[in-house]
Amino acid sequence: MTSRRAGEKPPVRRQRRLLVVSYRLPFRLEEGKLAQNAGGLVSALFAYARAHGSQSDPGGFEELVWIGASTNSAAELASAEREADMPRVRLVPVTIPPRLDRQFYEGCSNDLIWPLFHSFPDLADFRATNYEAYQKANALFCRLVEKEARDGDVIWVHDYHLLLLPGMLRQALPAAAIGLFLHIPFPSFEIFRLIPRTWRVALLEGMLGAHLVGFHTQDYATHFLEAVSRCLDGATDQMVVDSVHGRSRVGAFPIGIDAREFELERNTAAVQQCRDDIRRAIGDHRLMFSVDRLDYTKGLLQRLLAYEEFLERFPRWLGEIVFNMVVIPSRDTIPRYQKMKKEIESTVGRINGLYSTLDWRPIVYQYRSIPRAELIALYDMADIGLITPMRDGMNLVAKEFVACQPPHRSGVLILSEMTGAAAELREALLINPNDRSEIADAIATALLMSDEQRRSTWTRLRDRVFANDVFTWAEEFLDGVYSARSGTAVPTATGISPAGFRKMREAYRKAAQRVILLDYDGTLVPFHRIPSEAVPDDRVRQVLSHLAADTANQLAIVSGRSTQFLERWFGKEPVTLFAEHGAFRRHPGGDWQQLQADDKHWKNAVIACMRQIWKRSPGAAIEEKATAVVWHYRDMEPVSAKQRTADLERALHELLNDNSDLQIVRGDRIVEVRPKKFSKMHAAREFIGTPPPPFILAIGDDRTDEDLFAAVPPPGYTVKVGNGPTRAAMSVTNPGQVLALLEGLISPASMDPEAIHGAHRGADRI
Ligand code: ADQ
Repeated sequence: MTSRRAGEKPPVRRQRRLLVVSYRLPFRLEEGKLAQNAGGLVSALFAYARAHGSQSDPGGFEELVWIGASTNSAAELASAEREADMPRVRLVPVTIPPRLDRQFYEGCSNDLIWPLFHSFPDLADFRATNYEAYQKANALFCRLVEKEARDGDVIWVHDYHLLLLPGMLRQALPAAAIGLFLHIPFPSFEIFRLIPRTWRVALLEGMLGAHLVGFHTQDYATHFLEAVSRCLDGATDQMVVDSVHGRSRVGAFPIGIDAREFELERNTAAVQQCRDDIRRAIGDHRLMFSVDRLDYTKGLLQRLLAYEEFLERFPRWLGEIVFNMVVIPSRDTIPRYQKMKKEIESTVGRINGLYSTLDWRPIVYQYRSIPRAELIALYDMADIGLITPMRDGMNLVAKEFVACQPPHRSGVLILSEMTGAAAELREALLINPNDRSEIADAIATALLMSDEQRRSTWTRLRDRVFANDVFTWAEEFLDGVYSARSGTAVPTATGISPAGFRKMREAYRKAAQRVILLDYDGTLVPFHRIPSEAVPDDRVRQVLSHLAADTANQLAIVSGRSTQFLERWFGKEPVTLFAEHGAFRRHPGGDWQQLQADDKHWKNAVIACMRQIWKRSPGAAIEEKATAVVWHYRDMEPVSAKQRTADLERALHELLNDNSDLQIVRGDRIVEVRPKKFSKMHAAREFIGTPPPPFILAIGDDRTDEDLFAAVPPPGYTVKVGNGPTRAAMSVTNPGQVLALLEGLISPASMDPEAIHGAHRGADRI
């Protein structure tokens, strides 16, 4: 996709409202005027909002609303003076009580998620009260968004402070299209797993409330998918996840800058003035520049030490180069940050003390927020941009440096490979921020690089920075939210609304004959770690006997279980039993009948094949049934389960290559090999009979139940338990809701409507 610029008409579907939600509003009040807050997210969205939120852009969003924390009221913000070029954004302030804010923002967000996600586990603070505050604050944001939202809105949630919010919104606003973008890295599982189990599950499920979850790089997206597959039951397939909320997509959307705006600003009088001032101050020394917020992730001290090594090892540059290190004040009331600041300042003092001469200082250190004109002038004039974070989600400074360099005198970007930007700006001199000597070498290399080399490298970097600008980022992300929300390629079931249930009950009552087909595991009873312990309780028995007591009803349990298991638990119930996916049938009180003769020679070969892989698959089990062989991997560690099961499927496909009578079927954490002639479809068709009765209901949860659903002719009812792709028309979330549904059919008075359509909030049609 190409970048769309301000003034170009965005797609028609964009004529909706966009609600941006971030921890902080992008503006604060300063002497009655709106002033922009610093930070990467604000820089990026400000540029996008300015382009698409202006009244002169009728093709843009109908309205832009920004919801975030502020100490000012909505009225104060609305009546404040605005600069002419400020975007038309309606600001909705969230007031967070100070104590809650401290625990949520300073505590959980900045002292737990920030250090962990940046791979600084030693700095993480796991205080439970902070996590509770995080939950409360996310709920507070949710209430405000709910108040503001209208049908058809697109809600774009930003960053690590609000990871629970998308899940809350998906429940509260089923009609909204929700996107979440994480501006910081997502860590590898070894680090993510340090978060207490219930919190980490809640965080992942919260994130998956978004229809689209976006990261800066493919690596972060991959880490996230790994965490999902290890912590949640939901299925992940490529970049798609099915979770309690339904389906979400996951993708890499590297953030960009408004490159053209930076380029234009280079030529303003204010920037020219700054350039003149800087030149006067540094004379004709070479200039190396860095700018970062004060933070341990930015590698500030390590950078200084690397520069010291450079001065030591390459003395020919003494007196020739000035390193201007700008550090923007941030969180410096916190002891850890104060300590870091002191260390930086004493190191600067020591290096300057060691190397300065009467007319030269190797480091010009500034601890202040510099005006934008000065920042652009420094980007423009620097011969080297030294950007060496220990870890950084993206790092916009690297891109801004590239955009502001003059073509005739382009400088060199030295960039940490630990930044998201390094995944895009491959032509930069990439360094490891822990390797002082590599950084020192890179500075020396940059200083000696020929004009030709610098120009050709910069041209390639510049092309990429301009092509993947902030507009491309926002457009692609928002397009992604639309297609994740409205893509219809994957059929999923809708939950059961009160009206839908009433219709079903009406049909049930009117019908003189009815067929009800029920799967067992995951449908009538929840899964159990030990399959033999997943047994029916009194409620299940009662529902079945009440259903069977009505002579109009024909009731069957169609399961993959063995004849012995089903007979043990349902042998005395007035229910027809189908075992092993329909290979065996037993009418109430009768004997088991094998529906078709089976040639069993294939089983030994399949078992031998499975045993080979079982040897290196702790937790896996092989079950031999009368007509099938099953590989169970529920108890395996999820990542090796995925790999071993893929190995198994490959081996089985090879083994069964020329045996067209057998099929390999995936169920819930199982792989089953069985003859094609036995399927729930055959069993169900036989049971339904011809002509079909006026009321049919089939309920099941896994892939084998798709065969059951396929056998149900219209206008029969098909209900899937859980989420994910299905041919069923309706869904509920768990066996408890199946029982509530069946109880509701028999005796409407006992039905708890919430118990059933609690489900339909989560499973929406996409
Ligand atoms: P930040 O940690 O804020 O962002 P970064 O990407 O480097 O880090 O952005 C800093 C931004 O602040 C730049 O756009 C810079 O121009 C701006 N800035 C610098 N000095 C300023 C000043 N005095 N006033 C106003 N603005 C100033 C987080 C993540 C990053 C990710 C961004 C965007 O930590 O990894 O790149 O979000 O997703």
